[in-house]
Amino acid sequence: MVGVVTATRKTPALRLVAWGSPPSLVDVGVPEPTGTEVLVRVEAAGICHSDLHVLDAAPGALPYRPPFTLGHEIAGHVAALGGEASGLAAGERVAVYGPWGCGTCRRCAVGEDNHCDLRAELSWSGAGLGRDGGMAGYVLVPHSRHLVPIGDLDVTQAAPLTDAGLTPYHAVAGLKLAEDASVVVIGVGGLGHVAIQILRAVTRARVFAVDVREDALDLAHRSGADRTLCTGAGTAAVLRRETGGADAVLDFVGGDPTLALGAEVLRPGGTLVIVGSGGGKLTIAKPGPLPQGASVSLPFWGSSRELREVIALARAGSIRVETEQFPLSAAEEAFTRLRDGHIRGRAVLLPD
Ligand code: FEH
Ligand code: ZN
Ligand code: ZN
Repeated sequence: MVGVVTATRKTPALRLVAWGSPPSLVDVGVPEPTGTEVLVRVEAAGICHSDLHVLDAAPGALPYRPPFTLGHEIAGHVAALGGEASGLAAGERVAVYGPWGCGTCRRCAVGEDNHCDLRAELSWSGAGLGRDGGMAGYVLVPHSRHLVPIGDLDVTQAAPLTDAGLTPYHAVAGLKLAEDASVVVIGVGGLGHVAIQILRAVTRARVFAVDVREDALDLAHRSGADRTLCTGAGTAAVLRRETGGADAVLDFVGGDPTLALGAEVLRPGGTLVIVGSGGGKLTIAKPGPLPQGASVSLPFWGSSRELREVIALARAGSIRVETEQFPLSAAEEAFTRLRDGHIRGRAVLLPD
């Protein structure tokens, strides 16, 4: 069931109109919510590297069907409710849980749409990922179960936390860390710097941050890393010496060199967590580059329950996203800066 688009109200939206084309800012009709749908007035929408992957995708590489509005990191307030929508009132300030699934399987039934059993059959991954997302004035959310109240939290924090916070939180939640654990964070960008704060907030691990950019290491330090290292020839040896072998490596890049580094510094029985979608390859073999007893995980986003926990951490002041804010009308500049690696933290678009 999709909302009925009214012919009267229009709103600017950043849309992928065809594979391989740059995103276009076009006026679209504001949909009216029906059934369980909720119309959200967007106040902030984060930009993710996955948005670049969508823009760069060859036709057929992703199951999505353009045209659709981009944006899967969304916060704003409830503008209107469908006749069967419940649990929220108009005006309530909300963050949007983005990985919308089928809505009927046992995973979706408990808010784990990120692991939807029918994902392979869907032509979308969520808001702004095959379905109309939040780089617009409004977004139509299929069900109120995807909306998390944010209370007085700033929307420019809540929006990026729906992915740049939720994804690392879910990745860390999957770890079993001893009190004296050492965790290496590779890549201190939009997700990595929040991961460091989450590790400080919910574990007692020593946090080692690695990046190729000095300003990223400065952000890592400000985010609470115990040690920061600029990637170089001797990085693995230094990390092995100072950690004694990492209990966990969180790779937010996911490229060949970072996967190799992660495998090199992991201790026996340690966990390599591949969060970044860099498409890097690592041989999983015995014997092979990974130590004995190692585990490898490829976490995807998180659950709506975990998003509530992330919002609670932010409201408690335990985590904060470094952001660079742009009006929606300057989206092209924001995307260019992200692509060139010049965004510190997370880029956030604000509807004009
Ligand atoms: C979204 C869609 C597909 C792959 C990865 C992602 C991430 O941005 C979600 O955290
Ligand atoms: Zn994302
Ligand atoms: Zn499902």
